[in-house]
Parts: sequence; C-alpha cells; structure tokens
Amino acid sequence: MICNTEKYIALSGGVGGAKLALGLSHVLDTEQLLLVANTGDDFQHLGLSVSPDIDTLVYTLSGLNNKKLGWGRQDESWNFMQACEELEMDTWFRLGDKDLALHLFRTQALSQGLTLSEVTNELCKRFNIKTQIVPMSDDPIKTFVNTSMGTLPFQEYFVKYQCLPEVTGIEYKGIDNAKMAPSFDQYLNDPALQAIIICPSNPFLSVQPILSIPAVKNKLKKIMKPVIIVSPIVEGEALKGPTAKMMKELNIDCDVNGVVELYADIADGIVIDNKDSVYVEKIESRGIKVHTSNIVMQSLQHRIDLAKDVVEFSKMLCKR
Ligand code: FO1
Repeated sequence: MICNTEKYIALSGGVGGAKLALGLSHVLDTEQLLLVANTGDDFQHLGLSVSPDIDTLVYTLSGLNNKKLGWGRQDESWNFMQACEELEMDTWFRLGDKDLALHLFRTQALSQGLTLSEVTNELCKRFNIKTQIVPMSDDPIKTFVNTSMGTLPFQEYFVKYQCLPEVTGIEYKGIDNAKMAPSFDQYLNDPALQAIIICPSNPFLSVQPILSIPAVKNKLKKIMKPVIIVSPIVEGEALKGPTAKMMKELNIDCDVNGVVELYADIADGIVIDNKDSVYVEKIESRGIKVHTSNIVMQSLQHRIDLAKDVVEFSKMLCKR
C-alpha cells in the first residue's frame, strides 16, 4: 500500500480498464482514488437502465465479476433470458438473473429521483466497495457508431453486430450539454490531486466520451497535473476488444504511436509494454515521457504491479 495523501483519478471503460482499476484499488488508500466510469455505453433495455462500465467496475472491485464472459456477474443463471426467449422478446443483449437485480435496483432508484452518481454510491456500499466509483456524468450521453451499416447505437454495434461493421466515425450524443459528475469535478479541482490515469480502455468507445465532456476537455488541457496514458495496444494488437480494428478503419497507425497521436493534446506520459520499447525514442522526441512495463495484466499480481508502476511513474512527471 502506498500510504500518503496524494490523490489519483483513473478514467475507465469496461474490462481492460477495470483490471488496472482493481490494481490501483490495492495500492492506493480508498480516499486517494476516484474511479470514473464511461457512461456512453449506457442504454435502456427491456425497460431497464443498464450501465455496463459502471457495473464492470462494481463487479470487478467486489470480486464478483464473471471472468469467463468478461462482463456481468459470476455464478450467473439465465432463467430470465430463457423466459424472454419463450415470449419472443429481444434476447441479443443478455441479462443474467443476478445481474438483472442490479439493473432493477438502478432503474427504480433513478425513477425515484436519485442521480446516477447517488445510485452508484449506493451500489458500492451494498457491494462493500470502499473505493469511490462515479459515472463520468449524471447527464445522459449516448455513444453512436457511424458504420458501413449506418449509424448504430453503441450496444447494437458492439453486441448485436459484434463490432463487424466498418467504423467511419463516432458520435457522443448529449455531450455538448453534459456536465461532469460532482465528485469528478471536485477531485479534478483538489489541490492534492497527483495525476490523472487513463486506463487501457478503448480510446474511441470508452475514453473519448469522458474526455469529450466540455468541462473535462477544457480542464485537462490546462491542468498542472500529469495525465498518464496506459496503452491499450501491445505490438499492434488490442489488449481487449475492437480497438485495433477501429484504429485501422479510422486510418490511425495501429501501434503505440497511434495511441500517442490520439492523446497528444493532453498526455504527459505513457506506459507501454516492454515489447514496444522500440517506440520509446520516437514518443519521447514529442515531449511525452515513456515508461515500459508488463501491461498485459494476466493475474491480480500483474494488475497490482502495473498499478504501482503507474503511480511511481506519475511522481517523476512534470506537466508540460
Ligand atoms: N456483452 C456481450 O458481448 N454480450 C452481451 O449479451 C452482453 C450483455 C451485458 C449485460 C450487462 C452488462 O453490464 C454488460 C453486458 N455486455 C455484453 C458487455 C457490454 O456490452 C460491454 O462490455 C460494454 O458496454 C463495453 O465496455
């Protein structure tokens, strides 16, 4: 445990980001870490408010994540889905029986007037999670993917069509009027803030929605605290999901240089895999510091080791 009063914000999407978030929760005290979840993937499904990235963080930090599926809850049963099938309802997006309870909890609480931040805080308490998890915003922001099949709501692109359609652009509807969640705002303005860590999540689908909130964008451009990227790409391949495929489709170099390009306006440092050390000189020539590590995170120990590395690296960085 790194015992001090410096604070860290980690921006995270789903599975890949949650692995580092878990590592960070092991190396930092609870009051030192704020996990900010992407909510661009959130949608209404079968009348329920579903927030996949918040839930992946909640399940991962409580040790209840479904390691086989990569999403949802462990020891899951599927009676509800089976009953939906029998009624010929939509079943392309699968909600397990236990997971269903969480969506019902959120839907009910939101309909009673709680904000998404408040509901998430309640969920953390009930799942006995001490680390603070907040949505990026309490306002609705919806990611749409422009593809060869037309403009698709995020979950249709991701789950229904398995990321197969070619991507030509991405839109975050609602972003112009969205404010960041109150705790996110507070943490960004806290003098004790040491660094902002961008977890190895999909840059287009998970991180950009957070960075595109107008107040976040403005703040990060001028903030005097280091912004550190943990690369979602190793040797030209994505750690998880469609990142590499999307980079190619959007004509961005599918390597760590391409990642740097995506974050060039805010990045002070980047953590890349040891296997990509050939890129260090080129990236540092742009004024962005590089740390090499094992970023694949196959075990809990790897997650903790990488988290320690990122925290130590942040202390060596000064703002450009
Ligand atoms: N991903 C799938 O590939 N298929 C599913 O049926 C599915 C259901 C699901 C239910 C709840 C939840 O929280 C996540 C779920 N996911 C599913 C994952 C989700 O689509 C993505 O992981 C995220 O939105 C991207 O981070």
